[in-house]
Amino acid sequence: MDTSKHEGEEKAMPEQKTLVIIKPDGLVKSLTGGILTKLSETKLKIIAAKVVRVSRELAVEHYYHLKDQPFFGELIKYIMGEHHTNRVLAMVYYGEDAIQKVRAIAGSTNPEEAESISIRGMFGRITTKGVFENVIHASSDPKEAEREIKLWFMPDEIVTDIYPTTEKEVARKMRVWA
Ligand code: IDP
Ligand code: MG
Repeated sequence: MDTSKHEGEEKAMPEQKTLVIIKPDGLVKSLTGGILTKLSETKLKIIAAKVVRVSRELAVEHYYHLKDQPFFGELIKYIMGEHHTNRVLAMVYYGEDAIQKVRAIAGSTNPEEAESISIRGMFGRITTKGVFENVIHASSDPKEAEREIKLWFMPDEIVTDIYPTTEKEVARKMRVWA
């Protein structure tokens, strides 16, 4: 028996937010429905969602922590969809212990090591070039989640106020319907 904890000592996990991306292989292989169904097991709320065409700039910024890895070039091509389709589905999930819940259902980074009933275990593969095509991205800690959510979404694209915002006058050219 674990005697190090007293009854009632365990605090409820705080509400968290996490960035989830269905990567281009997930979309092109029509895995979206299956992935969303698996994610719904977490009982978390989706508070933002959009289809994104990933620019090189966004891809490099998203994966900057891996820039010295030998697979970085292929990884950037992968997330930009050069191997598949140039779209991803980016979402924000919100709720208690969201980060760990999504990571657990996503499975290990290496799809061959991921539990077989996890999303990566079910749908991922390693390419002959050695890229882990693991169909889904999920933030790994609150700091990373904040950085990533702010990189992928503007405040008004998220239905809940999750981080402080400020108002700013911006004069810029915008593409509008012709
Ligand atoms: P994570 O996606 O599980 O958080 P990270 O270490 O953040 O794992 O790596 C980001 C992505 O880079 C992975 O999801 C995978 O697509 C790719 N990747 C990571 N490590 C390797 C590797 O050793 N070989 C090939 N691809 C990798
Ligand atoms: Mg990561």
